[in-house]
Amino acid sequence: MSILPDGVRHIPGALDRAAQTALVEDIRSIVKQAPLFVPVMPRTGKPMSVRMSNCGPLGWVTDKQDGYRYQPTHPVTGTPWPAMPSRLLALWAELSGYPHPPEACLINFYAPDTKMGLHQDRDESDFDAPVLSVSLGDDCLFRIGGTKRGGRTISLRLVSGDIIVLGGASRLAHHGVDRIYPGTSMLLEKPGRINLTLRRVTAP
Ligand code: MD3
Ligand code: FE
Repeated sequence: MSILPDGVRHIPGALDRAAQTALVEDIRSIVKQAPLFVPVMPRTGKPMSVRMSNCGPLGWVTDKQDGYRYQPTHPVTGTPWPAMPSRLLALWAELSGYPHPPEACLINFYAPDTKMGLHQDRDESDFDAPVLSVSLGDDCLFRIGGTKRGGRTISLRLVSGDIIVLGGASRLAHHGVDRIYPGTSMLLEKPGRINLTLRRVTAP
């Protein structure tokens, strides 16, 4: 057990199996309307290894030309993102400590060989709100450091049903996913992991 950086709250087993299954059903219906897309790095156009979608009034997208941003429509279909499921709004109300609703839920799908490099989330204009993350499916090795690049980091195994809330001093911390542990959960039909991040994008 390591000591987490200031502002990080890890809630192991926040969701029971029934709550996880219900969320996976919500996500399935969202991804039918707003198919997973392949995000690419700004300028280089290099594809990332995660697959993404969103729900809520705004969604996080990226392309070669315009880079990272939030927009109200799907980058491929051009239609508005599906509504945020009420069970996600309820989790935010219960756990975020923030008095206004989230505007975006980014859905990240990790196949077994997928990683996400260390980065900061700073495409939002409101950093007062925390980010709330829900893990579903296979375990992963999550890493979090400080606000400066190249500092000390700590690693944490995130398990299906875990929630982490990143607020305060940790809101601009570097973080990433080093690896997925395929076959550690039977929640999803195929090996892999889904992560949901609920965010406030604009100042209320
Ligand atoms: C720490 N997602 O979508 S969730 C991302 O597991 C992202 O898919 C990872 O990093 C994933 O941007 C990590 C945990 C997380 C999310 C946002 C954070 C940790 C964070 C924002 C600030 C600090
Ligand atoms: Fe992130």
